[in-house]
Amino acid sequence: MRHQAVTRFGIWALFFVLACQGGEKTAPTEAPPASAQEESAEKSEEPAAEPKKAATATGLPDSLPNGLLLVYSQFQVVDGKATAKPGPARLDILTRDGGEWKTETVEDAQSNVFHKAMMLTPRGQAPGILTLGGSGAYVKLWRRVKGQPKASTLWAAEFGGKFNRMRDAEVADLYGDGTPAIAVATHDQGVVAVLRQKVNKWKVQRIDQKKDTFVHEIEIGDLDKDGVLEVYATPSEPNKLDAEAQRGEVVRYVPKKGEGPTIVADLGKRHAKEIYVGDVDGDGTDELYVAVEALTTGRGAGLQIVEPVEIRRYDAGTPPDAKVIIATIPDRLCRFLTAGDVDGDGKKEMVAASFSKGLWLLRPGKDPKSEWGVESIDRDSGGFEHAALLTDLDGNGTDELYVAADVQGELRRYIWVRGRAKREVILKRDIPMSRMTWNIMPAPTSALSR
Ligand SMILES: [Ca+2]
Ligand SMILES: [Ca+2]
Ligand SMILES: [Ca+2]
Ligand SMILES: [Ca+2]
Repeated sequence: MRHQAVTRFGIWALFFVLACQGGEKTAPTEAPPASAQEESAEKSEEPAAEPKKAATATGLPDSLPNGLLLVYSQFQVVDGKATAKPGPARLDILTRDGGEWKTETVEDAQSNVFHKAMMLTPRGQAPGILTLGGSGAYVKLWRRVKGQPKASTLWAAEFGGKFNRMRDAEVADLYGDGTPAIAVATHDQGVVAVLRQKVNKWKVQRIDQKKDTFVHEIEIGDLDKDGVLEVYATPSEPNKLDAEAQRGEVVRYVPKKGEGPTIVADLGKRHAKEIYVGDVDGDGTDELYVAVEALTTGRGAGLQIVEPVEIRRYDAGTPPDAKVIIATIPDRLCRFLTAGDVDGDGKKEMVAASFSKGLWLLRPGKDPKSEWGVESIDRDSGGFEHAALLTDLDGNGTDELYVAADVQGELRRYIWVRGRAKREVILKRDIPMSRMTWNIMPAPTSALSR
């Protein structure tokens, strides 16, 4: 089976093939051209992480109370070219101080990718950085010992299939007992697990498993507003980057009640790798957004998009076959949805980062259960994952957008000025293909410093 040959590098190689063909045969879009304006001259040949002094045009302060956790797969570089040989899993801790961005790199040879890193504060303990590793599959918690990051393993597993990956996790008080629990999605035997803290140990409870199934994403929220948190996950058939159809669904678990899996979104011949749960429309209740990947026909150069990416919305009680489409994105894949308030008006927007057609700003209209406004933020931004995060690193009440544009090999920051996104480059690497960014998360600088 061809998907089994898709290694990390294979994904990259396919990515560039897809980037060249993906969506080019879709119907023309009405979307306006990119409105993002480069504020700095950093798109030139300047080396990575050139320090920036107070850039007033983009409002970037000299120091920030929050930093970013960036996670990657990385590939060895020989003679200036990325090879197929994966390196150790990599985490970059990015902070800003004294007018400079500072990067501390943490590597883990037990895995060849970190899919996510996020802050975790266990009950009664100091905060640490939680990492989700793939090949091998490890959930680890990192804290400083004499200044150096050291990990303790919370969970390591082999699932019995071809791949062993911790793919995603979210942390919440799932049992209402004041203790954070970690819900984890894995590849490739459909295992969904909840890690519960028992003082200094973490007890792993597998709440689902299904043969030859990839679970890509976890989200947590309370859609039915009963005060008990639900866990949402996206099981699908194994990744088949060259296939026309890959079936998938979104399922719900309620760990506290022992319920699930319950299918909440049946995507038919299509599937989703990205979902988002939160109260984006501001009515006080969480809703579920599903980025449904395109339905395509043909292969290779003959590939055509039959139905492009759809962002669908589901509320508590909507039937699994409901098809409330809030936005259509003229692309094949969309792996990142992030929500926040880009203009400081107190209302949230959503950003969808699609694979090869850039970044899109979605705004709820009068009826948020109907079509939303869609506008292009920047066409010149791409990536297989295209990790994106709306977050307020400077704490001024308005969210900035951080995007790992892996095609361009840049980490970028956007702020909105008079309704237009202004772009600046934070980091740039010389060989874009030497790394692939899987996730970006915020973290308080105070918890990151040495
Ligand atoms: Ca609930
Ligand atoms: Ca809502
Ligand atoms: Ca807003
Ligand atoms: Ca801000």
